[in-house]
Amino acid sequence: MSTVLRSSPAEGVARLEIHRPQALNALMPEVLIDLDAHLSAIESDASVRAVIVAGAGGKAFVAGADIASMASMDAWAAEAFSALGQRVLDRLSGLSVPVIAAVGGFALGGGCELAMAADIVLAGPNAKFGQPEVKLGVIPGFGGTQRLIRRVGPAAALDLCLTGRMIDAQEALRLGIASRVVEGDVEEAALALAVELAQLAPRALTAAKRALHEAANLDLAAAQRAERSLFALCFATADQKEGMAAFLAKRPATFTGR
Ligand code: CO8
Repeated sequence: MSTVLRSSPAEGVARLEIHRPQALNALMPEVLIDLDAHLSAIESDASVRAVIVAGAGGKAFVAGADIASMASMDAWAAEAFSALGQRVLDRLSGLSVPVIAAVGGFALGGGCELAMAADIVLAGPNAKFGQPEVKLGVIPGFGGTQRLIRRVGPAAALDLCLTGRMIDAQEALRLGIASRVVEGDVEEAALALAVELAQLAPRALTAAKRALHEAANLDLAAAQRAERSLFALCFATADQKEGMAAFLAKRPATFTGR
């Protein structure tokens, strides 16, 4: 059985569930390979307009890379595991459609790294985030040091990575790891948000993602050139004509994805 289950809880929405509840959804190499296969399928499925990533069982989103799998690795195997995790999380982050992480319970180590690869991180009231790797004698290895420092800056990133301390949803929100804290059921909130995003103009969302992701790695002038090109590209879509015409006619827009 696959360790990642795909479902379609609403039109245009794909939900990927990391499914190892007996180990708090810890990421073995097999999980990353299964996730990668789902991402391939999603990349070539034009009907998908938004993706939710969640964990099974309610207690954890993902409690990290699988410690039992890592315990006996040599340095070469560890490098390969790290490269696999980095590649798959980059792929998730690079999807053309928006990705929502629905974090209920623990998002630790590789789980926090997985959440940070999403575009929007929704934290349930019981969510707990952290990079506790130092307590195991290692460091984050799925891109976490880099995504964390870009998200929260050096003071908080060093605090979290050097102490390995766990933080709650409110602190994660304050630092910028979580995008929003949800009072009720995080799964319901993630679905409502995914449905909302799935109804927007998909090419505009793709352009927004590219502009924001590319900007993070470019100087201001180059990032603004990239933004300008992506902004212009939106004017080649039917959805731009529809969005603006609908506004001017004071009616709701109906986007077709063209
Ligand atoms: N790996 C493997 N098994 C795990 C993991 C994990 N990360 N987390 C939990 N489990 C298992 C437990 O062993 C336990 O199994 P069993 O029932 O068979 O004993 C089951 O899940 C339930 O866990 P607990 O009984 O421990 O539940 P508690 O409620 O007491 O505690 C915690 C929950 C606090 C989340 C606790 O399980 C914990 O601390 N887990 C480990 C968290 C952690 O350290 N994560 C970081 C892992 S390292 C990492 O992610 C590195 C990423 C980069 C890798 C780079 C590649 C080389």
